[in-house]
Amino acid sequence: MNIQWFPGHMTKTKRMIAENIRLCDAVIELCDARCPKSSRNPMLPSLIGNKKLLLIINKSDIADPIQTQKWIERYKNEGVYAIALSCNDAKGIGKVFDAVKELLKEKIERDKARGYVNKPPRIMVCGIPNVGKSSFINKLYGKAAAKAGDRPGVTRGKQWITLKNGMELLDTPGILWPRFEDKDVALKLAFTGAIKDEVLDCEELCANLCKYLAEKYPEKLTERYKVELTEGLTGFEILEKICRKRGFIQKGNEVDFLRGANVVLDEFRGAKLGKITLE
Ligand SMILES: Nc1nc2c(ncn2[C@@H]2O[C@H](COP(=O)(O)OP(=O)(O)O)[C@@H](O)[C@H]2O)c(=O)[nH]1
Ligand SMILES: [Mg+2]
Repeated sequence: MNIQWFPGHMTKTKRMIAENIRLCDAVIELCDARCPKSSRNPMLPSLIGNKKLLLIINKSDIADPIQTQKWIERYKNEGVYAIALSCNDAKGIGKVFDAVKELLKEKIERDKARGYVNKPPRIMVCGIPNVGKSSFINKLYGKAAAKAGDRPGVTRGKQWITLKNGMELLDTPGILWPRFEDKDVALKLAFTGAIKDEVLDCEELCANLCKYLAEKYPEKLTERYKVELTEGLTGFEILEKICRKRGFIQKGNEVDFLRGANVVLDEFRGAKLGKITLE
């Protein structure tokens, strides 16, 4: 990963969350809509105890909308309140505020009964690297956001940021570690670009992606690369066909797999093949 997750880093994240969670009313966890399960950290619920959790399935602009809807329903059945979002979309941020209100309905009622009206909810953002935490926080800040001063009891240097509509956000997100020890999870995260290519075999990675796409989204693969997909092709055979179509050939009619792999991975990550979900 871009960040090496040594036990020391995990301990630091756990401590950061433990120190700040009692000051928060809710946690927003971001995940990647292209792999809404693999891009989560299953330890988060135990780190946040009884605090409310809102799951934001981000990057929904480049994921398969049917699958995103299915994930929202699946999470709902599991008792997790999830909404889809795209930080690239100018609209949509309003539904985050609505969702937080809905999530904290009971607390807001309780506060009201005690005479606290419009008490701004305090939120912490969490997620593994590359899910869009920084983009999301920037989007929430908007232009009119003002930096609130340090609050007593908050770790020094931590800032609460008051958003336009009164929500308060901890300015440092909790960076969770991915479950990269699970090969299938690591593969999906690598497809999306969350794991640096330097530590991976690009050609093998791309062959795996081609195999998946040929199974789940064959029309997108054929449309983009104009290759004929016959039954039983291996990932490498599909990649070879793509390379030949694109003219990625070296001396001696040798296929330039590395070049092809880099191009396909790049195009997949840039959503040039369309809206695709990996799980
Ligand atoms: N297509 C798309 N890309 C996004 C979205 N949100 C973030 N990104 C991109 O994802 C990458 C990682 O985003 P970043 O905010 O740095 O993630 P962080 O590591 O969680 O802070 C960047 O290239 C962003 O431009 C989104 O909603 N849609
Ligand atoms: Mg970031």
